Amino acid sequence: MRLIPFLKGACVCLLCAGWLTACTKNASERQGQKRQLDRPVEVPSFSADSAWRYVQQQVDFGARVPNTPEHAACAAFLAGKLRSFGAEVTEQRADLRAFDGTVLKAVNIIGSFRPETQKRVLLFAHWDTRPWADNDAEPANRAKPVLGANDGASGVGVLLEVARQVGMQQPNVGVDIAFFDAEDYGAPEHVAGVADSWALGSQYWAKHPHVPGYKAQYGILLDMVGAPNATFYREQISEYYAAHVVDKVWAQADALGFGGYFINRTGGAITDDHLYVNRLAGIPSIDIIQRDVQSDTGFGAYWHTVHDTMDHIDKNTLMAVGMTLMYVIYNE
Ligand code: AHN
Ligand code: ZN
Repeated sequence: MRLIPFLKGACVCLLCAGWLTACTKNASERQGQKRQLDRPVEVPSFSADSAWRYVQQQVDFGARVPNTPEHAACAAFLAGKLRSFGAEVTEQRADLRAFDGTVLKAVNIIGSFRPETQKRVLLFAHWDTRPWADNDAEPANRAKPVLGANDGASGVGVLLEVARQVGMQQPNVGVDIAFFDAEDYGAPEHVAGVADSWALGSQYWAKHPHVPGYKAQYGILLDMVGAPNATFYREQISEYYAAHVVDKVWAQADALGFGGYFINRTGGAITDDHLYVNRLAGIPSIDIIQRDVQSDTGFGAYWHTVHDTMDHIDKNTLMAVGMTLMYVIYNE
């Protein structure tokens, strides 16, 4: 009996709150509000400070170029982190031949949460860095390795923070977090006629998944997700294989007020890890990748230069990407 007046009060309050927000928020915010009221879920809060620290910790190893001690040390760090969050971790080692004949001692690191769950989501990023800053304006820098704060570490940093949250409070889907190696050993532009020289680690994994017959509902790749005021367009390979996932992620970002980062327009097609996860593993996957329409490479001005450092990492961007991902997976 005492419940009834309470419920009445609660309903009136909800109606008032709904009406008030309807009057003060714009259309996209209202849509997000409606989605949340229809399917109330508790989404743990993503910490951009924590994600930023994970980016810094990778950069602190130095460049993570395959066959170097820095690379080996960072692999141990990443696997240890995933384990500490409660994931079941696979370190998948493979000798992969690069376009120039170098045999790369590669390691893909996969952390699985609730591995027994059928319905799964795959989140991925590459963790290696490019051996040559071949896009650097200064010729003397072009033989130096890329530090990869944005190109590599940013996506991994966001996913480590997602992993930490998932470990504390599991969503309804199983989550696999894959850090692919040897993405960035692709042939420089002046080397002609080599196909599929990028994304060697994900190509290997897609042919030899860590679990035989592995399937996920969909996959999301993060690549260069840390730059200030980054813009993410609807990438064309993602559109081709997984338009419904692009729709879901871009709508969620907009509902959270991140429409300034997630631009609802088509960008170019980028050869990246998601291509092989789509083509070889048959998991519909998208790429959240920064495009800079101002720069001649289409990426940030410091892309594949020695200037890809922590100076170009912004917590607001890490937050926009991380929080969007969290809302997507916790709404499954
Ligand atoms: C191409 O430039 C063809 N793909 C970019 C993939 C990449 C390299 N992402 C980060 N570094
Ligand atoms: Zn790169």
